[in-house]
Amino acid sequence: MVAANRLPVVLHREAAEVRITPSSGGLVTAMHPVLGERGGTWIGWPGDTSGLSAARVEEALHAVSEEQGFDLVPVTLSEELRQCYYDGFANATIWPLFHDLQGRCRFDESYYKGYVEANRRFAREIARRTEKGDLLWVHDYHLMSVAHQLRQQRVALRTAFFLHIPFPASDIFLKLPWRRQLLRHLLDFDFLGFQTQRDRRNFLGCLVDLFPRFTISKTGVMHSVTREKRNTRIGVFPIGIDAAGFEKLSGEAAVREMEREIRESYAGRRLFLGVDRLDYTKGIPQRLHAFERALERFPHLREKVTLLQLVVPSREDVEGYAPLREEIERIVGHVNGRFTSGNWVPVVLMVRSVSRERLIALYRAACAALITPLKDGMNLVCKEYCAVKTENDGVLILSEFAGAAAQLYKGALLVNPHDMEGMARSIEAAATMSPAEQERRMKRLRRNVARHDIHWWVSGFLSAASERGMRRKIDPAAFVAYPQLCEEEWL
Ligand code: ADQ
Repeated sequence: MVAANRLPVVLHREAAEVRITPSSGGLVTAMHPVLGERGGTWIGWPGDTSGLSAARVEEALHAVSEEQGFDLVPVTLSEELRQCYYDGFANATIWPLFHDLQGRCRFDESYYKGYVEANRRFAREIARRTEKGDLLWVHDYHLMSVAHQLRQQRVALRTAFFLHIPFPASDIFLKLPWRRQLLRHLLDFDFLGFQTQRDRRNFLGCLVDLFPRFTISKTGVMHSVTREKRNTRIGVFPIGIDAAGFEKLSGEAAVREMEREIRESYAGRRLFLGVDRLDYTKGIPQRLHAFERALERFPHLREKVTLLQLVVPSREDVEGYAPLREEIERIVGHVNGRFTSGNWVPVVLMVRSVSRERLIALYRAACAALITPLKDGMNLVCKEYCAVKTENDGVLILSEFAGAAAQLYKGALLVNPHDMEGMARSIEAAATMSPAEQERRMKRLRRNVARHDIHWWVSGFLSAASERGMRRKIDPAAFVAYPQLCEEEWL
């Protein structure tokens, strides 16, 4: 059984009807094909179902289950509880804190209580649908207290947790008023997985600072923490994508046709592409400023490059997200006002979700992807970009603070998103990179993305969580916190 905040579909009430749309975001992109293939149960919030009877919700989800090949179980929450748990503790406290943006955090006791209560309700639903010995795989920062709640309810399951976002260093984590409780709740899982070595090291550092009596040991690539006769094993599992699926789709006639149209509309220009959820961690304003700096410093780029920035709105009810959209629109207006000439517009902003096919066509048409989050657990967009570049063209400009940098640093141009000048230089380097150099780098990137795909991730995680040991050898580079910042020989 998989538990995540959201189900992979969202239900909306429209008059007397139920409308069903797919959920967006990295977790759903990653897990959906996995359950589609393996079957199982996905438990999560089904969207705002107020006004719909429980039977109507079940009926709608049952139809989706039939179609998708796995069961969907809803956890419904009142609007008030959802606000404290999701908009509050998860997205106004944990999300900024874990991305090192403590200035944006709201520390509110009622948020924390709502979070624990929502986790309790998830645990109750899970307990109803599982049997002793089942393996429960819980996803992400919304549900860090589920194993604790299951223990309180005396439910004996094997529990594993994967954190999709970064785990912060101790001096940041210690700001959280409920820091001890949360660490203890996490240690109630039997198994914990992090995206990168950086995150695991930070987590263990917090344990050392807050619970120095706990014993931390290491066997092979796994760590374990022992306290009060209990043991939690901790591993690093960098998430991948369905690389073969993306590559296959990229060969379809409809995608190629869209690609041709996009290339035609940007003929004579090199297309740079940014694709993000609308989120302040993704570094979109900084990226736009860097693009402006590149046009300022390197006049030969003017009229030759266009940045297409695609943003999909998210968390519209959470504080800080609406002003971000305004800020982005303001910067785009400023850059375009400053540099537009003839029929060349330097930055094109699209605020919407696009189909998988269109997204792939855009990736294929783009001569460079600008993926420059301030901090990111992994970042799937950069992997998707590489997976569909079957001609081995294109340049990946990647933030060294994305988890993906630990894997892709050898083929990408790494940038510090706070360094405007450095980013401007990388934009220029990408715009002028020779086809041979692009090919050399892209081949390396594509090999890495294909080898460490979503199936590699799932089987690695599940076999480790099921205590069958690591069946597959994992690239040691995936276990180094900031390899891009280290001397080669240190590796
Ligand atoms: P996210 O923060 O949601 O995920 P990311 O990994 O980049 O970020 O995934 C975003 C997904 O949304 C991608 O699959 C992308 O294709 C899709 N997407 C983005 N903009 C889109 C648009 N305009 N139209 C259509 N699709 C769009 C969280 C963590 C990440 C981690 C993932 C998975 O924050 O660090 O990589 O979980 O673990």
